[in-house]
Amino acid sequence: MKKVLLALSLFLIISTNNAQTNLIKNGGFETELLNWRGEDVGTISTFDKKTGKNSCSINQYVGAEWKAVDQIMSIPKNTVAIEFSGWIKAERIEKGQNEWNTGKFDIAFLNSGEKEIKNESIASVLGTTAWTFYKKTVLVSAGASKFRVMLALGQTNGTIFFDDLKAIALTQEQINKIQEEENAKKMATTDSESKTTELANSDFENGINSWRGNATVSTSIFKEGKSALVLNSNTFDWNGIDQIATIPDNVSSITVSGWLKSDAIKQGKDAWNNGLLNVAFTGNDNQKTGDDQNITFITGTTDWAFYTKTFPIPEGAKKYRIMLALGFATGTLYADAISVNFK
Ligand SMILES: [Ca+2]
Ligand SMILES: [Ca+2]
Repeated sequence: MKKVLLALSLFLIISTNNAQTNLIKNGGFETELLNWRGEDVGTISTFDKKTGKNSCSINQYVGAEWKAVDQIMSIPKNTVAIEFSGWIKAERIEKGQNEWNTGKFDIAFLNSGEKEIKNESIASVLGTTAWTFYKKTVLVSAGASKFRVMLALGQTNGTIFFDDLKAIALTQEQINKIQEEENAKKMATTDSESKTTELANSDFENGINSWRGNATVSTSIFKEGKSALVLNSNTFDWNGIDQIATIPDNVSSITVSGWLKSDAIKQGKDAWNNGLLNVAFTGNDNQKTGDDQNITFITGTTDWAFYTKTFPIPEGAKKYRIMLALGFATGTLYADAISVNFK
């Protein structure tokens, strides 16, 4: 038993360490351009840096050539997504005719033969900017076993500085945990504001009043009235809104319904990494009662459709929470005329 526990705790230590390991070697350029390719392109700057002694800069005044520094790394086992981040500063980067004519922090997923499967921009910078922090979580492409981080001037003139670059591997468990924490954060802030007993502004005629989260309404695309909710995301993060209301006494079931429409929703790794309408239940103490229940997942491009589902109310549940989200998926989700009925 002791051995098992020891092995288990070792495993936990190792996985915790993995969780925080920066996959990019020498991402702060403290050992100059060690581990990076393109030593003839990148310059170490000791004057202009974000952290430590050095940063890396790429510079050209004329010629607008492609100039890049890059590094290729292996993707650890069980990695579902990678969180990329870094600090960038720009000086007079010229806007060219093509959209790639910028200062760039790009990544690409590669197969075992280092052939590119998919690339993605983490940051794209023009003009003159102060040190700015960029962060983006990207789902690992199917078939990828390596990835490349590329820092570049994309056929444009100017100077770009990079420092403190990180790539953190995330497993499905860690992504789930991030979602749980997001949910918990929202739960923690509900006490004072959940005097509302009924779902309010469920037709989105008053913007996103009564809903929590960042979203807008569309007055050109809607199902009823004059406006509908729009959730839009181009990153595989959690983007959603929610609202908490009270469950009336002496009811045994809840029916949650609503109209949803989607535009180019791209599913993440799992079925729940999608556009979604969920309901969750909490007790008096704001503790979760049971798992989140899903009314529907929505993916791709779909016209307005009505979705409805009935659930038994879990024992001890006092409040319910309606969630509309792009849960680690990209694209656009529209929602209108959400309704809740009890029996
Ligand atoms: Ca540094
Ligand atoms: Ca409406």
